[in-house]
Amino acid sequence: MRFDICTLFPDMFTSYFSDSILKRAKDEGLIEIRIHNIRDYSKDKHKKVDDTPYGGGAGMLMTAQPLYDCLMAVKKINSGPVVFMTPQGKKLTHTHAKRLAMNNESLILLCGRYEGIDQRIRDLLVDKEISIGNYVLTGGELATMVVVDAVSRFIPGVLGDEASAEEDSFSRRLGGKKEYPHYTKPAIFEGLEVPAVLRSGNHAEIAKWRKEHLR
Ligand code: 6GU
Repeated sequence: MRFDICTLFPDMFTSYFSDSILKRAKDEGLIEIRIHNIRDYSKDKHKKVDDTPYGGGAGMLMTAQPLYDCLMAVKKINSGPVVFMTPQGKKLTHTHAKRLAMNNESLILLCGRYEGIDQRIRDLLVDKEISIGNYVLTGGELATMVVVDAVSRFIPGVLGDEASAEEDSFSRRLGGKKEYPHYTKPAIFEGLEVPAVLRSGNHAEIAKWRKEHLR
């Protein structure tokens, strides 16, 4: 799956996408992530990308021209939907992330900054709007990383074990419940012992214990 990300802060993404599972997924060609700096598309001589809102009010808005030119350039290399990351969008859930992974070869993710973007960009180019929860972030970058991470987990091969994404918290396989408690070595830590059944080797008893301890 391919992700093209349009942002004013490209450096924010490098560290998160350069480690651990997403790094391996990129190295194995399971996902491809391209970052586009919206400022590079500004035709203003000072590379300006924001301006004051018509009608007044607090803060600045991202102007239409750099966003339009950036998105139009990216649409030439990515035929997927344009997703605008905004607290006004549809709330991301386990099911929503899974559908995004199953139903799209690629996504274009647009990160908002300041008080928002010129409405005409939404009217002309945005296909979907996604929020990651009921709180406001300083920009869409962190939310975009959340979407790329949550969606990538549903791409076959990204998690080592094919079953993992569906055995995690919130999946239907666990009845919408969260997970059972996990333990690893040592058997006793700070006086707390790992339940004996988990060390018994009795797989039927272990499965029963886990089912009883879903939280
Ligand atoms: Cl997608 N963007 C911003 N700025 N804040 C948010 C969000 C997105 N989702 C929740 N809060």
